[in-house]
Amino acid sequence: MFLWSIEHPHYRFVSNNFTFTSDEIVSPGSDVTYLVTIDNDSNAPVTVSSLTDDVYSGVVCRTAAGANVIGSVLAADDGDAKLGPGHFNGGADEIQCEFVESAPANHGVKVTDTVTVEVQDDSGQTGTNTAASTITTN
Ligand SMILES: [Ca+2]
Ligand SMILES: [Ca+2]
Repeated sequence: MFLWSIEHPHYRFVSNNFTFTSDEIVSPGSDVTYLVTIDNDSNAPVTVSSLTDDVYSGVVCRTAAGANVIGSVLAADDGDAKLGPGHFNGGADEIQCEFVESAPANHGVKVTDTVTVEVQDDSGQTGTNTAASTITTN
């Protein structure tokens, strides 16, 4: 599910390199990787100012270089905004980060995880966006 607007980034989650488009079945207690893609669709650079998770408090989402994504600067949109939500083409307007959490230890447990990201532009204006994904233990 995507919620976005022209002012805001949008996100997607994948686990094991598969896009979270519907419930994913995982083994109890297994590690689940949440990959967050933040794409700036505005016409100004923005800085990632916060990332919060409603299930796992204190999540640190790290880029491929191992840095906390907070403070990362995304360039102005490079033209993918017109492709619509869910379309990512890389570039300096996009960044990915990931974190790993354990699936519930019991069978048949459903967890819906929602991440909220806030970005801020040079004038201090902020925008937030939220995306959710669900896992169910088998
Ligand atoms: Ca973009
Ligand atoms: Ca792009």
